[in-house]
Amino acid sequence: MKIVKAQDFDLRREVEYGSPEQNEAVRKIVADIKKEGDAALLRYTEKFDGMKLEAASLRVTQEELHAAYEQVEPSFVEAISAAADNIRAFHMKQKRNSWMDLQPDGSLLGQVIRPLHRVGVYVPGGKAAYPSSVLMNVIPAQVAGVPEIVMVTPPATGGKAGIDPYILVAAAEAGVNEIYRVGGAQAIAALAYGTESIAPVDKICGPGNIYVALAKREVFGVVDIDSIAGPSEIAVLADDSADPVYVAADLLSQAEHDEMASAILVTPSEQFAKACQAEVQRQLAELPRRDIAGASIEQYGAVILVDTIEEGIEVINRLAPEHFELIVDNPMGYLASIRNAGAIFLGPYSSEPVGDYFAGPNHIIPTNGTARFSSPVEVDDFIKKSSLIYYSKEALLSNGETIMELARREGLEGHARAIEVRLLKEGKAGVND
Ligand code: HSO
Ligand code: ZN
Repeated sequence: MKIVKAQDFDLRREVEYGSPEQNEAVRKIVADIKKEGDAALLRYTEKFDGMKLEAASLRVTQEELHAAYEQVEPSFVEAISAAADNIRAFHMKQKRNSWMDLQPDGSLLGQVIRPLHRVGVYVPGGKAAYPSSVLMNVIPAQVAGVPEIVMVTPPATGGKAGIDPYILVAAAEAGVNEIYRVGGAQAIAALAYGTESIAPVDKICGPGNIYVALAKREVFGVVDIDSIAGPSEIAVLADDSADPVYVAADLLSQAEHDEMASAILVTPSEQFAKACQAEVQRQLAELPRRDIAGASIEQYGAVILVDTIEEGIEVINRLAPEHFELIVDNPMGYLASIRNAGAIFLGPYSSEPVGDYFAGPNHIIPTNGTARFSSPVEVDDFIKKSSLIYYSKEALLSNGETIMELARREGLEGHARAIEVRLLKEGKAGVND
């Protein structure tokens, strides 16, 4: 892990998505599913997942869900259910109410909040099949009041036996209503357009491989999608008061996600920088995922030296990291100056995995500097608003001419007349002057 001065570090990195061949392949899959429905879905499932399914067996049954509970440790069920409670409690705080404002002239203006009706959550197979991410995608939707939450996941994540039972238990604990064993671009297309077996959804969220990401982009507009998540990031700003053992462990906790994850320490202390650098190497050697974490630290890891904590905060604001740990004396005192960070962890005991698994805030957080303008997944991602206008007769009579003036200025006589017929009927004089 290199030690550099702030001015020598490139604070923006770009991640490319998809080759032309991959884009082409995805467009074909999506078009085939749209045209042929289940037939194409089953064909692609056999081709990519090596599973020959029938339409009737696409949906996971209640019996399979019960069997999954038998396959996992009771302590896991307890842990995931405790995490789900915290996540639910946190997201309940985000709920918005519809509002209406009564004007003195008797009209009402307002905003009606409605949940999306049907949401699809993609759960990837392979090394990134995280039960915790099932909770983080599903619970905000459920708290928003989404009545139909559908999960899709590749059929053989748990080997020949089928879907990973830990994922199924997490889905059941989170409150998923339907589960289908389909994955890849074909699953995204099925959710967007619907097939004979899977009814179409209004929004698709959840992480996936490059084909899933490209498919989501392809169907965007037909349905809403969440943002495409980049590799995990952590930035720690710490001074001599911090323990290098803790800081190194927290950096490695995100580095182990992905070879392209980034783990950055910002510090005003050269001595602390060196201690952390050595500690990262020591802990790395003992980490089971040292190959992944090592590649990440080697390529994207860095220690950035600054002169003061305030300068360190400025570096953080420019990085806009997904996760930001501030481990200095009185970290709360700096909160007002932190502008760009997806999640802020204050003090030595707020280790990043506390947020990944348990505290309650969402762990799906903007990456790649997008925390400059976006937020972690939340209840608002699963609602929409309708404007409400109830104009009284009095309100229309007193404002009608103003509205007509604006309409005629735009050359839209039909708009003006829609108002005018009412004013005339009510005998409002002089409307044609
Ligand atoms: N830190 C990841 C989320 C996660 N961690 C899932 C463990 N499991 C998001 O950047
Ligand atoms: Zn994590």
